Amino acid sequence: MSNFLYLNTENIPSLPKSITTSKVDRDKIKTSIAHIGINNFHRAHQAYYIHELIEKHNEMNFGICGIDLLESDRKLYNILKDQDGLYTLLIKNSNGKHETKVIGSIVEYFYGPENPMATIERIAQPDIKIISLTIAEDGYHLNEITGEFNMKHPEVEEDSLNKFNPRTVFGYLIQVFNLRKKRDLPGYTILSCDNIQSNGDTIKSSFLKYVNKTDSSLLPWLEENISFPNSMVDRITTVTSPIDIEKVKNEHATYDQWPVVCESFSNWIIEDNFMFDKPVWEKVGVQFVKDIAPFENMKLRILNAGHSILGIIGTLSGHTSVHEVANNEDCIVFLENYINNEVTPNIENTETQSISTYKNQVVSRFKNPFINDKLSRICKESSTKIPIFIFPTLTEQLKNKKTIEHSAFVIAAWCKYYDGVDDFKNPFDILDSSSNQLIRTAALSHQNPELFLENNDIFKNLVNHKSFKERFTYYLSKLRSLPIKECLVLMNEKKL
Ligand code: CS2
Repeated sequence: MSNFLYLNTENIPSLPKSITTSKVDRDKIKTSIAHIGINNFHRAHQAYYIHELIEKHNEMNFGICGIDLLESDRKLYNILKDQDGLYTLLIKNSNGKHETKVIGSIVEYFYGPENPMATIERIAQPDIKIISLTIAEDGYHLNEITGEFNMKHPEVEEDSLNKFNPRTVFGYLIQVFNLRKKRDLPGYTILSCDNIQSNGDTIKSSFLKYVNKTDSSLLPWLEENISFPNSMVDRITTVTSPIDIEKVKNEHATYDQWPVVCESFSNWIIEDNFMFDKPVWEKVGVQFVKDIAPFENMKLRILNAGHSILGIIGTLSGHTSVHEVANNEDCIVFLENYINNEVTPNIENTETQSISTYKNQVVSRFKNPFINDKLSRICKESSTKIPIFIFPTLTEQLKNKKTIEHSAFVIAAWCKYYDGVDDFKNPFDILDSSSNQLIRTAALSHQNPELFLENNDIFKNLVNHKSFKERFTYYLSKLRSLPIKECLVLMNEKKL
């Protein structure tokens, strides 16, 4: 189809009725949130909630200034500039009901690598009250196993030495804080929206450590003027494919260079710990709670761990999408047994949801064929995900001397994953910043399985756990001699 409109403010009134468009005068939206990490997830989640607040409740005080810091974000930054911050969100329910919405809550955008000082100055301006983050697990530079901030990470070290060309969120924000302090301006609420255990507490202790090392005179200001609420965010959001772009063009006569595809389910739970006014997010379904831990544990250990498990066993079985694996009986029974036997004993129901309802909901969300979520997205950077999503369950089961069979099988399958070929001898790409090391130790594990676990940064004490080591070695030998499909059937029949 050649008859299409480019997505931008001017064309909004002419877009077809099949797209829900923004109805407010966007010039009247005032910015008070600086969001770092304008990725698909942010665009499907936090930016969507602000958009709903603007559109349904005429709340014009919490527009978003989008900030990207990574080289890889340049393309999206240019597109957002081109499209006046607008983009389409394709919300796909598993019952086949879909909605296409233009989201208009991102009203400004800055790109750090292009002009770091202008970016720092913008965040330091007095109108910004909340700095929110989706910088992914690896953006926090945590030691995989201890969960502690890794001051020795090369990018962090570099930032602590060269303040004019920062690369990390720490390098940027310490300068922002200094400006605010110098100008006698109030502080911020820093709202982490990443899948990290106690994300607010974690980023707080990372900042304290970073500031202590680089500019300790700022510590009292930081302690007094910044709050770090924990939050739990949940909405499956895929990597955009060229087909999605074509779909918007063909079905809605609109050319959006980078639409976002997500499921219809969405959830956001935030600890009520804000420095100043916060958006009345509860009007659009956000829940403010005192203690986030039960929500977080349930989500990280069921949904995110479930994703990682399907990602590993699915890739080895030759699948490419989450829904294919979730609709495969052997794979899903394995996952359900893992959740029932090893996860459930260590988590509790939340105020609003029982473990079994959440589990069933997650399984049916995984089966949604319309979002076509790729296993490559799930397995990307799994060396920073498995320690957060799977190890807490494993270590608690070990501590309580309870079954670890499924966890040990998963870690053995994860080792086999680094052989880089599926059961049909087809190679797949491994996208992980620790891949060199993991591929090397997985290769060595053919002779001596324990060598995979000797990857100290990732496994730390697990290698000293006799029972775990024994079960891991056993499953690895099975997985290297039988196709994974057969291993899963035998596991499900308790015959392995
Ligand atoms: C996924 C998450 O990255 C992953 O491994 O599990 O991105 C997941 O889709 C979101 O956390 C859903 O809320």
